[in-house]
Parts: sequence; C-alpha cells; structure tokens
Amino acid sequence: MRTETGQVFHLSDYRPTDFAIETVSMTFRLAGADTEVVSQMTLRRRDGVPTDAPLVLDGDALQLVSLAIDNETAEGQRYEVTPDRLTIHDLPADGTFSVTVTTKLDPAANTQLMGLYRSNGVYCTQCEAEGFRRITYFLDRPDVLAVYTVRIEGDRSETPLLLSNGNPVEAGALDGNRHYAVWHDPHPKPSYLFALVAGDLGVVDDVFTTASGRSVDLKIYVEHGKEARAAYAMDALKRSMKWDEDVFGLEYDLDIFQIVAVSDFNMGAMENKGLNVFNDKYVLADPETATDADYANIEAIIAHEYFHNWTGNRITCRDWFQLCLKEGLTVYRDHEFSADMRSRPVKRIAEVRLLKAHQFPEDAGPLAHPPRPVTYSEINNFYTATVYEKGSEVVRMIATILGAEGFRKGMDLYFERHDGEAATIEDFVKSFEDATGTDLAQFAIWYHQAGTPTVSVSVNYDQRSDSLTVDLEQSVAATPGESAKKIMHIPLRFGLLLEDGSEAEPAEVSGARVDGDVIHLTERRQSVVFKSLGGRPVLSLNRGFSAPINLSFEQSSADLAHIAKHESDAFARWQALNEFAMRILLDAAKLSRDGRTVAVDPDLIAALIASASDETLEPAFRAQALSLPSEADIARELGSNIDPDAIKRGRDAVLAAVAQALKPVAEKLFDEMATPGLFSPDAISAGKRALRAVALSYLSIAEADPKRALGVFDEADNMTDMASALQILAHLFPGSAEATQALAAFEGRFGGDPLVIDKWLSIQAMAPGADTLDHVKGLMETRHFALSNPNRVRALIGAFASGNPTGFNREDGAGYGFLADQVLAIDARNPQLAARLLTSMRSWRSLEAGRREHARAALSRIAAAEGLSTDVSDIVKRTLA
Ligand code: B3K
Ligand code: ZN
Repeated sequence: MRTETGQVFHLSDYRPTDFAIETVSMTFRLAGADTEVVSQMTLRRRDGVPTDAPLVLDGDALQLVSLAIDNETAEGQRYEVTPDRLTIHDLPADGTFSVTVTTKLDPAANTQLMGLYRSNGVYCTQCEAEGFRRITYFLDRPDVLAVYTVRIEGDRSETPLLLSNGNPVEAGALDGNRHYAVWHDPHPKPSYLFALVAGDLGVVDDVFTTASGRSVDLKIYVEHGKEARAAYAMDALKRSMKWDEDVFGLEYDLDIFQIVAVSDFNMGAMENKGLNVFNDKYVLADPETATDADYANIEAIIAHEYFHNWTGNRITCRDWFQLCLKEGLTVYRDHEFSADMRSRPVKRIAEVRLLKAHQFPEDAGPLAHPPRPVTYSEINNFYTATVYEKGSEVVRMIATILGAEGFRKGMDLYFERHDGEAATIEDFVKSFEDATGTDLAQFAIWYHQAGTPTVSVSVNYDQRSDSLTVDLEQSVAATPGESAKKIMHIPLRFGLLLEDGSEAEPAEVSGARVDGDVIHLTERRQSVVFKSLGGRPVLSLNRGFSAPINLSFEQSSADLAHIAKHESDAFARWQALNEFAMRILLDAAKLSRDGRTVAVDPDLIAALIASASDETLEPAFRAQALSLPSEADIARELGSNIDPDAIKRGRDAVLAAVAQALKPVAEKLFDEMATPGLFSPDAISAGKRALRAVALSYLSIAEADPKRALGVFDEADNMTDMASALQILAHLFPGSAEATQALAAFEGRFGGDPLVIDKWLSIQAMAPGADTLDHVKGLMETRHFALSNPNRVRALIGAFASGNPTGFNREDGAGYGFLADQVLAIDARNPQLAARLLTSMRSWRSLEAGRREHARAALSRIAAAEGLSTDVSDIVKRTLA
C-alpha cells in the first residue's frame, strides 16, 4: 500500500515526458505466486531533451528481476531501483533504444484490486488510474501512447482463456500442460487502458456488423452456468454500437469486442481497449435475480464503457486533471442513449435526483472541487459525482447553448482534430467554438469553478402593460480554496404558461439574451421583460434542468400546481410537484423538531392525486411524481443544524396524510398496474411495476398492515416486485412476523447467490432507526459478508452509511465510530474502497451540534491512525479541514 507522503500534484506542473514509448511487447508467465512479467519497450528521446537525461519509470510495490537495455543486461551502476521507481542513466546517445524490464508478481496477494490480481481464481487487471505501475515499471501516465503486443502463457486447465486488448494473432501449446496466446492492439493507447484476463469462464457469443459492413465478434465472459444471465448485456451492447453510429457517426474499430464479468471489482466497470472488465453486478441479469433498476444500470454501464472507445480511448486525457474530458462527456453520451432507449423525461428525473443526491452535497461540502481540478494528492479520489455527473451536465449545457446541430458539428471537429491524441478540456471547448463560431470563454468557467450556483428569481407582472419582468441574480458560495467566484454563463430553459395552460408567445422580449426557450444569464444581475403575453403567465424556469443550479424562487403553491398540471415539458411538471412537496416536507421537519403537529397542504395532496390518476401520463412518470423527496433530500435543502430523526418524523407524518388521501387511487393503481404473464424488462413494463410498488407502499402505510406487502412478496415472479415488497416489510414493519418471515424466505432462496443477497443486506442496512447498527454488525458475522469483496462492503456498510440517515446518524455517535473502525480495517487491504466509504461523512458539518461532535471525534480518530493510505488520508484531511 502507498502510504501518505504528502505529495501534491498541480496542473501547472504539467510537461511532456522526456521519452516517448512507441511499442510495448509484453510476456506474462502466469504461475500463481511466481508470476513473471517481461516488458520490452522501444523508446525515443523527445526533441530538445538533453542526451544525459535519465529515464525515470513509475512503479508501485514492484520487485525487479532483471533489466536490459538494447537487449543487454544492465550493470548495477547504470540504474537505481526501489519498489516505486526505476531510474536508468547513460542511455544511448542517438535517443532510440529498448528497455526490457522483468518483474515478479503474486496476483493472489493483491488485495487492492489494482494492477494484476485474482478474482475467484481468474487473473484480471485494473490499471486506471495508476495500476499499470503495479505490473511493471513504466511511464504510467495517460499522455504516453504506445502500441502493445501481449503474449500470455498459462496453465491450460486453470486458464483455458487467455485474453488481452486488440485482436488475437496467435495461440498454441507449450510444454507441461501450458499454452499461450498473443494479442496485438494496433491503436496506440495509454497504459491505463491495458488489460489482461486469464481463467476458466463461460462465454456468450454474437456478431455485430458495422455501418461500413465490417463484422465484429462480440463476446461476454461470465462464470460457467451464468451464460443465460448475460443475454440482456449482449443486447444492450449491440444497441449501444448501433446508437453510436446513428447519433454520433462513430464505428467500432477492432475485429473483436470482449467483456469479462468478475466478482471482485472496485467500481462499476472499466473501458480497457477492446476488453472491458465489468463488476458482475453490471452484467448479470434475469427476471428472477435482477430488478428493473439493475436492468437499467446494466444497459447504461454497458453503453458507457462502449462509448469510451471514442471518448476516452481514441481520444484520451493528456493528464488526470482532464478526467472529466472523458468521463463527463461519456456520461452525457450514456444519458442520451438511455433517454433514447427509454422515456426521456423519466430518465431526466432519475438523473436530476442522482445529481442532487450525490453531486450537490459534494459541491456544498469540504470535498468540493471543479469538474477540471488543478490540484490533487490522490487521483483515485477524483472519480467523483462532480467529475462524472456535473461533467455531464456541463456538456449538456453546451448542447443547449449550441443546439443539436451546432453540438454535433463541435463533436465532429473534436474527433477530427484529436483522434489518436491525449487532449485537454481546452481542446474540447475550442472544437465547439471553432465549429460554430461561438465564444465559450465565459461558459468554460463551469469547468474551472466549484460549487453549485444559486439563481434567485423574482417576477413582476404588470397588468396594464401586459408585461412580465423577470429579475435574475446569480451567486456561488465559497468552496475550499476558492473564495471569490466568477460570473457564469447559465442557460435557463423556460416556459410561460397562461391560465388555460397554453403557452404565451410574447410579442416582444428585452433585457438578457433569450434564444427560443433559453434565457442566457451572463451577468450577476439581469432582467428579462416579456411583453404582450395575453394575461399573467406562470413562469416555469429551468425546464429539463437545463442548468445544474439551485433555484431560489418564491413561487406560490398555486403556481407550482399550475406548472405540475400544464407544462408541456414532463420533467418540469415533476420538478414543480417535487418543489411543492419539498416545501411541505421542510415545514414538517421544522415542526416536528419543535414537537409540533404537522399538517399537509390539501393542494399538494390534490396535485399528487391529479398526477397519479392522469392516464395520459406514463406509469413510470406517475411513479416518480408520487415518490416524495427522501430524508436525505430534505436534509440537503435544510443545509444546517440537521436532526435526521426530526426529518423522518416530519416526513412520516406527511406520508401518512398523503397515504390516507391517496388510498382509493392507490388501490386502483395497485390492481391496474399488475403485469401478469411473462416478465419483460422493457421500460413500459418496468414503469408499471414501479407505480404499483409506490401504490403498495402508500397502501401499506394507510392500512398500517404488512399483509398486503407479504402477499406481493409471496406471489412475486420477479425480483423487482419481490425486492420492493421486502423493503416495505423491513422498513415499515421492522420486527413484524411478516418482515421476519420474508427476510428468512429470501435468504433461504437466494443464500447461494451473493449478488442477490447484496439486496437483502442493503435492505436490512437501510432499515431506519437506532437498532440497525447492531443488526449490521450481526450481518457482518454471517457467511453472506466478506470484507474482501467490494460489492459486499458497499451493499452492507455503504448502504448503512449513505442510505440510512436515522440509523447511521444515531444520536450517540455509534454509527460514526463503527464507520471509522471499518474504514481503518478496509484501508489496510483496499485503500480505494475505504476512501470511498469514508466520503459518506462529507456532510458532517451540517449536522446538529451533538452529532457533529461525535462525527468530528470519529474523523479525528481516523486522521490520527498510523500508516493511512494516501487515499484515506486525503479524504479525511479534506473532510476535517
Ligand atoms: N474509467 C473507469 C473508472 C476507473 C476508476 C479508477 N479508480 C470506469 C468508467 O468511468 O467508465
Ligand atoms: Zn467512464
């Protein structure tokens, strides 16, 4: 493990390497703890570099076996080696030479899951961001692009499959029941995209014919016996390939595309060139074991990794500060793909819920950073919601500003200019500027400034002149290291709804620039005046969440209800309803904190009933409309002095009132939304299941009886219905005979399937209340849990810490103490996983005083521990700062 050294990296220090690596020829002799890697690189000294410049290669916990320069063993005085670095002097004067490095590895002992490791016996690699240096000494940074040829030798029985990037070129037998395979990847790539997989796996095969008529072999490798569960992933892959051709004109570029599912993986998946490695959670699905949410995630992640082939692999990042160049853009692409495959407004609602739940708190807390940061001490801690989700929102705003055609022109120019290169955010923005003749200088501040902007709005309608004045003001609160904020270009989509629900078409618009339905806010304060409207309109602002901002707009409840009823943009209807509900929930939290009774505005109830029963709205949308903001959403909006118990009491009171009022509608939906017959994971059927589950939840509250949910659980023929019923039982009726019975039945049926048992662990970990902590500790002792497997850790400890506001934030602070213990235990074996877990403490300062002090104590204990990894040390220091 790399322990904290205090080293900080700055974007301003960027300079190219002294040497380019042109080709890499590797041989892996896989042999358990005696695995050997021979890597021969051909290098070229770059122009202008002094001839005495040494070659300094990165390593991480490496053991050098031998070193040769131009095929001659290097003498000891010619180099210095430590586990972390290999420095070679006296290089050939002409500047072109080869270096051959031999290292020895023990993949099974690699518990960090970075570099070459074993998952259920399968050899696999993870190299992004800096894992390749755990395999061999190398210039392990994204701007060193080389052509790789990889030979893998392994035992025939243990590793019948030998895979690497690119196309297969040769395979054959070796002595002693061993064999080999050679792969060649013609596309120059950075080391973080290297991959190797060797093991005994089952395969699903297919073929895709590209737009230009080339045939590509598609293969998905999974554990033997699970092949049938990979069918949906394969279908999603083919749809992704087609979509990228149709929408962006991008074709796949090798003869084969392979996906391998492994069960020990630090994140979702990895886009290695031609050989994606996936967390099996995001490949395997069948109706019995996967929920609709699992299907949607699989579709999105398969697409995301595939789309990286152009945005990430063909055009990669110059340095890790540019991470959102590939991640934000690729998330935007996968969002658009899912929107095209499913319901666009429902997809947008899900995106905004996720953005607000993860990115907004990050931007408002101690870990805030711009999408394109300028400094880091551990790059693995920058695979954040800001880089990914806000990065995607920034790309979406470019599309809003330029329009579909301008956006596509900019993308085309970006590919034309930078294919085969390692690029920067500046290159990306410039492509759009040059393709469309637009100045995006002010807009680009979104990449460089942290914090969620607030736009304050007030409106004034003058009846005499039939004109509406909209006053807008933007501000961004200070974030760590950035006190003075710049004025941003904020594109706000809007609509003006007249009393009959139709849209006003003002004869005259003045003030801030307005293009079609977009107001461009580019100054601190700006006004827009709309004239000749035909009556007082209701302003619907930030349609489609066109800008990732907080809107401060004292709109009346009646106006919100009007938008919820009449907006032509379905997302805006949801947004208005959600805002209306949020106000009521915020009041309820305050009232219940003061021990007062909570009353619910009948207009909210009427608006919810209207949405629920509007059959012109798709079921998936109605399910979203009925799902009130979560306890975490309410906490985020409150912002300070948070008492999670009061929030829950207030929210429960609102839910109870809504449930009573909604009962007849819920009963009707419960019956109508049943999906009998063969299960289909399509979006329409999934929407019906989602709406039925929401109806079941309200009915269970109104009836104060677990029987209906147990009935659904017992009869369920798919995991979606089963898991939602189980959650209702465990969260609304904890300790009831029905809950106990269902939990036991679930365990009995799926005890042998860890991915399914993860759901069982999470549901229990998220059961509200102070008792859950002991229950989580108990579950850690069962055969279902393993601290070594990231999926298990996230399902149990992660779900508890970030998905259980009242359980984790127990008043006595025991939840924080528990998390500190787990973070320290996990850090010793898997720093990335530990650091990620610790980010669940990032909003600790917004807690009420008592909990805040307990949280501070737990964080301080972590900070004071000996031998912390750079990962955990970085997070804990910034969290406490
Ligand atoms: N690029 C990888 C993430 C790698 C994370 C390294 N700590 C997956 C993705 O975003 O597609
Ligand atoms: Zn990605």
